[in-house]
This record gives sequence, C-alpha cells and structure tokens, in this order.
Amino acid sequence: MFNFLSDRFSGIFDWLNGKSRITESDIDQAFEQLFDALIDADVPQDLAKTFLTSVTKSLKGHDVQKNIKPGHYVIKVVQEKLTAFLGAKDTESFWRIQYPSTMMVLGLQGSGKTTTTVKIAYAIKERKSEKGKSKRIMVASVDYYRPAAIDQLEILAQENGIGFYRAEAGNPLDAATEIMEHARKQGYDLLIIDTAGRLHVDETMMQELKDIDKIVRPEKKILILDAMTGQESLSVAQSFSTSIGFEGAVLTKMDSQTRAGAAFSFYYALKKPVFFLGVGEKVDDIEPFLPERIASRIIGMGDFATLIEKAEKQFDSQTKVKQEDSSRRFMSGSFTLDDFLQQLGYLQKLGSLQKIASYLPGMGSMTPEMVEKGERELKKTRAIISSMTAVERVNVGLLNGERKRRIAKGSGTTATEINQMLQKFEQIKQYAKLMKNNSQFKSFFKR
Ligand SMILES: Nc1nc2c(ncn2[C@@H]2O[C@H](COP(=O)(O)OP(=O)(O)O)[C@@H](O)[C@H]2O)c(=O)[nH]1
Ligand SMILES: [Mg+2]
Repeated sequence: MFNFLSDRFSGIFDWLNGKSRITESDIDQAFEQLFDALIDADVPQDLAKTFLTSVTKSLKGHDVQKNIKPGHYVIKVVQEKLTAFLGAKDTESFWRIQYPSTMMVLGLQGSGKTTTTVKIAYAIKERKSEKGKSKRIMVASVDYYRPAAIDQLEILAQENGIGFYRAEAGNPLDAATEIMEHARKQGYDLLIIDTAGRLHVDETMMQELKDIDKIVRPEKKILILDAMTGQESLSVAQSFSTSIGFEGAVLTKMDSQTRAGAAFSFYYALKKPVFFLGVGEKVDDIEPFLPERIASRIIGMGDFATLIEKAEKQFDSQTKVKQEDSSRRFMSGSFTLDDFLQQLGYLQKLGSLQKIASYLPGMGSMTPEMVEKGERELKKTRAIISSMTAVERVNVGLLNGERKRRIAKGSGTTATEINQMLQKFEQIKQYAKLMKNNSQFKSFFKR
C-alpha cells in the first residue's frame, strides 16, 4: 500500500544506518533523496519541503552523534514527525459518535461512496459486537442521478446484515426528509446516507448536497476520495471543504498501485483527518487510518501491530489470550523468539505472503519470485526457531557457535542464516521500542 514510499525510504535509512558517524552533509544528502521520493509519490512540492524542513530543524538542533546509533535516532525523529504530519490521534475522532447519529458520505462519482457507506456501517457494527453491544444501523441513498445506485446499496446492505430503506419520494430532497423520518420512527441508532456524485466538481452537485445537508444535519460528513487520482484528489477535497465542509475523509482504492501521495498529504493540506483507508472491494476491506502505524509502514518498518490484529480476528478465545500476551510483549520490546514463532504460525493462516509482506519490515513490494523466496525464508525461520531450546528462544544470548552449528544441522540451514535471522529479529525488537515512546511526542505542526 505504501510500498512506493517505503521502498525508497528504507533504502535511504539503510544507508544512514550503516554509518557510525552522521554528519550534517549526510543528513542533507539523505533528505534530498527523501524529497525526491516524496515528489515521485505525488506529494505536492511545498508540502514535501515543509515536512522535511521541520525534520531537519529538529535533527540539527540535537547532537545526533551523542546517540549510540545515530541512524536509529534519525529514523525515530522522521517517524515521530511523520506521525504528527499524518494526523496523530485526530483520526480517532471518528469513533466519538453521539447516538442517535446521522452520517452522510460525499464525493465524486466512482470514488467509492456506496461501497464505503456499507463498509463503515459494517465496521461500526463489528466494533460494537466485539464489545458485546449492538447498534441498529441503517443505510439509505439519495442518489437519483444513476438509476442503479440505490439497488447497489440495497444489495450490499442486505448481504451484510445492515438495515436499508428505500424512499418513495421522487427527488433527493424529499427523499432525505422521508429517510430521516423513517429512521427516527424506527428508532435506528445510526443512519448513513449515501449521496450522488458527479464526474467532476460542479455547482449543481454542491448545491444539492448543501440542501440535503440542511435537511439531514448529519453529525459527520465524510468525504470519499479515490486515492488513485493522486494530487488531483487534494483539489477535489479543497472544493468540498470550501463549499459544503466535512469532518474527515476515507481514501479508497489504496490496494491499487497508488503512490500514496494523497494519504501522505491529506491531513496537512486539509487540516482534517483521514478516518479510514479502503483497501479492496469486500465489505471488510477497510482499515482505520492510524498515523503511527502508517508512518512506520512508510519508513519501511512494516506494521506488525495491524498484522497481529488481523490475525487475532481469526482465532478462538484461547489462542487470543496468547496472542494478546505476545502483542503486549511486542510493544514493550520484550518480544521473544517464541512469540515470533507463534506469530509466524498464525501468519500462515492469514493468507498469501504477498498480502502479509506488505505489513512486514522491508518486504514492501514483492514479485512472484520474491514471494517464493519469502516462503522459503519463512519456512527456514520457523525451522531455525523450532530447533532451539525453550530457554534459548527467550534468551538468544545463550546461542554460542557450537549451539548455532547444531541448530543449523537440525534445521537444515547454516550458521550464517541463523545469524541473519537473529539480526532481523533484533531489528524488529528495536523498532518496537522506538514505537513505544511515540505517543509522548507532541505535534510539531501548528494548525
Ligand atoms: N479495489 C478497490 N475498489 C474499490 C474500493 N472502494 C470502492 N471500489 C470499487 O470502485 C467502484 C466504484 O465504487 P462505488 O461505491 O460504486 O462508487 P460511488 O460511485 O462513489 O458510489 C466499485 O467497483 C467498487 O467496488 C477500494 O477500496 N478498493
Ligand atoms: Mg454510489
């Protein structure tokens, strides 16, 4: 999803990490390359500059050399700045919902409004049922522009157990009034209204939306943007922002070969959060936009936390307890090889390596050959860890040359491969430690 950026970022950081001393000119050189990467990812030039200037400023103010691993320090600062830049905790404001509530989606035709309406309804329903609660959720459409639009919403809602109402009125404004009335009478907790879009921003569409907005008075207006349109999507968002306004956005089609420029720029350019990313056509192909995790994906450190959460959804409650324990240890940096082995086992149930890899450090975009190689690597990693004793898995310091030779024999690998695996594992642990302190970081960007 963020491969385009993460491939470039991680290359630059690898170069920095290889240095025991980092001079100001190294930083300048690295940042020139980061700038190019951002521009290639379709981030507007002034925005890329603003971002990098703020990172450079705080780096140059500190003595990078004082740190034992100066490369790590640079990465940490970039990660923290990036998290703030992407919206920090603002994106969680979506979940503050005052029931009974109404939401309304806006956006151009084909941006994914209808699909996302049902995805959002489904996500809220799932989240509530995880907490043992339930909410009565209804969706309805005022899209009288495309004949089949209302049928599409009805089918999706029915397939996913979401309430649906079809207005009898013959125009969008009367339909809006009728839908509000119906939801109120039936005592729905949440109503999400799907609207009509046009191919381009135009005055008629905006006026119609403004009129509907006056009737519905939604708690949240959510702008749906097709991430594939890159920088263009930012100007579309500007138009919606000035003429009707919205609380936050969903960027759809992030599963396609988008270069992520819109996701990178949105919060800073619009001063409004991205609530979710659409990552496919299925109803659960939607992810909350969590800046801290996305920052780690962009800098090439993967997103282990999201992966673990996805895994959790697949298992029974007993497995879940173990999972939660190891996730906690992961976040605290005391993750052991045993945990790692366990996670790898769960991973295999999650789907193709291709999909999994997009969450793992340094494995962003993979060709079929790489996937095959990756499968082999995973097998090897599991074999190596399985050949260790329980004590060794918790304390890798116990692994001397002799033990490594034996483990190599037992797992059909070599001592070098064992060392490489341990190195990778150590990197992941280090990174978890960096992430842990992240929330204490205050936003550097005044809004
Ligand atoms: N791959 C992918 N396709 C999506 C996503 N969201 C929507 N789509 C597809 O985009 C097309 C237009 O979506 P639709 O919801 O009808 O857009 P609307 O015109 O804004 O209501 C449909 O074929 C959807 O299946 C997404 O996140 N990923
Ligand atoms: Mg639609």
